[in-house]
Amino acid sequence: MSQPDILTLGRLHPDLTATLATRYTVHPLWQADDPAALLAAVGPRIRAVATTGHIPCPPELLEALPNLRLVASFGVGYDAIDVPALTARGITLTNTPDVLNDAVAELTIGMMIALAREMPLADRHVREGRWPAGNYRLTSQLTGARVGILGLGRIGRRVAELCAAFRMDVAYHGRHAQPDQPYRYYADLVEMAGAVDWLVVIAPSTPATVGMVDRRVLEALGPTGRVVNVARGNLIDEPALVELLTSGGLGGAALDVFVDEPHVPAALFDLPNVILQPHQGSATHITRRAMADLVARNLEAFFAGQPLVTPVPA
Ligand code: 8YV
Repeated sequence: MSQPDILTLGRLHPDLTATLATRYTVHPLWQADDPAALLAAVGPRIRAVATTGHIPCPPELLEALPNLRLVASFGVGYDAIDVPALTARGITLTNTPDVLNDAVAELTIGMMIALAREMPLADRHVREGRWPAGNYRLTSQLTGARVGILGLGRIGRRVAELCAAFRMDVAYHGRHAQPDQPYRYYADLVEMAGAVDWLVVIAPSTPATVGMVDRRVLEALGPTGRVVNVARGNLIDEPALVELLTSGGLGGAALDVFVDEPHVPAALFDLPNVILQPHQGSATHITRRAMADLVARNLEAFFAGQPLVTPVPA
């Protein structure tokens, strides 16, 4: 029996690329010299696409794939993909939730420690030979500090657990209170920001959350407050963030994500009160392999006529 055809929209994890090659006839649209010709040739045969949540599925692509029924995306976030447009065409989206919770939460705590304990600056103190002339200055710490989590979802809950293990006072904001969770709920984000030392942003990027961490929220955090973003850059008003970090209106920031990745506002590079990461939340060997495996399992289930493993609710 001939293998099913699938289309890939971008470079995928090497393990996933290798697995797909053994099971399917893979057509990499992103490598095609003439994408329109490729779509014209194979479009009607494509029932499934493998992609990542950063790559859109524009209407003209969907138009060229009349029999598409599954978009299997690598990553938990799928903000570039228009889910209602897929649903309207009877296409289901799958993502890769849960398997990256630990890695993202671990990076969150790592950046918070690095910022609180000023690890990059203290490291420089040693490397630049300044230690013999004097000890590095005293720093703040996580233990005992107050943290507010914006988005107590799968990853947010894991972040909350780790913060609690550091004996931090944990609160959260989201659309709804979660009575089964032991943390304090704030219905109002500005109010929460005014009551905490740290604001961790880990909500999905949706039309309702874009720009949610605005100037008022950042000003409520204030000169000793710190914001951590491991979600999407566009949840925070980035120009206001840069301005407040520069002026001292906000104490610090630990940022794994940015509005225009991989471009980072250059004004951040010289700020001592900032930790910068190149979108590394899930970027460990183990986690990325687990994500790759989940994409492969969704495709496998789809072609076997089985229930999808991790469908995104329509
Ligand atoms: C990855 C992510 O950067 O899962 C997500 O939503 O942002 C990260 O895990 C990305 O998905 C890899 O393409």
